[in-house]
Amino acid sequence: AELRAGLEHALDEGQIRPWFQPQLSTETGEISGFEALARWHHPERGIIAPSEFLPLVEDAGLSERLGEVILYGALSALTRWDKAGHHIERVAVNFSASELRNPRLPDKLKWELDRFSLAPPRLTIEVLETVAARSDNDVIVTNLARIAELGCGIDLDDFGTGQASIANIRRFAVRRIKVDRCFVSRSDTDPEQKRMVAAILSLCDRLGLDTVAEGVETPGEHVTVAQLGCGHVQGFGIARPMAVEETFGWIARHE
Ligand code: G
Ligand code: G
Ligand code: NA
Ligand code: MN
Repeated sequence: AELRAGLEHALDEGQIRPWFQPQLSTETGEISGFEALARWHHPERGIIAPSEFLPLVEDAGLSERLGEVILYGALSALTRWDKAGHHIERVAVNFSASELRNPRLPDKLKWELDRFSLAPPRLTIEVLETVAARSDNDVIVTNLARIAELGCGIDLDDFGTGQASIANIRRFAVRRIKVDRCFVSRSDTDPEQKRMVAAILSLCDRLGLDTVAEGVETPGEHVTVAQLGCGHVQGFGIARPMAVEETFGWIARHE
């Protein structure tokens, strides 16, 4: 209750902002993008994770406001990386079902991209597979079609856990699949895990979808998913999510 009361104030005061976790191309080893992940810098309680405050945001009807704050932070970061001379292709932002249902979303994305003079392909929208599994999603389908038309990328998050049909993946204009951590974990040492990852990657390959392995924690998992043909890797084994200020040093060390 205490947290909830502070939420609107926290948004106004800039206490909630995105952290960034890098994604690497397995082909070049270079940074292909960063995923923006919301963090609440609480003055007394320190850093609060989204699992704790996102449900409160939804309940309080503040999802649209949070979405604006994270999108703004993500596009600002892209601009700052550009100015520092780093070549970061894209930033990925998570959107909840309620945000994706907002008919103003495509125009808002276009407006924000224009404001920062960024080309639409530099922004990727992450949609949870559980959202794509719902049948009452016509508004979301229309929105995502418009967002894809703009030129933004669409990633399907937590793939393999949310029971979306292949038909819905098509309807959602998905360009890239994020292979869930539960398959990637121990894929180097557990043959069953490795077979699951291989099967998902082969499906994506046949559908012409690019892929990201999530939750890569060890060099063994990194090498395994790369050898199986996964396009990108993301996880604690590469870097933990970090504040924008920390990204500059990390990028410089990686280059
Ligand atoms: O960063 P962490 O692993 O704690 O994130 C937990 C979950 O919160 C992730 O699954 C992610 O989808 C969700 N999440 C993180 N940031 C955002 C955000 O800015 N908006 C929305 N809607 N979800 C987010
Ligand atoms: O659902 P989504 O994929 O957006 O969630 C990303 C979440 O996973 C973030 O909260 C991030 O902190 C977390 N995460 C990222 N990489 C790893 C990892 O290698 N291991 C674990 N356990 N969590 C990770
Ligand atoms: Na995500
Ligand atoms: Mn995920």
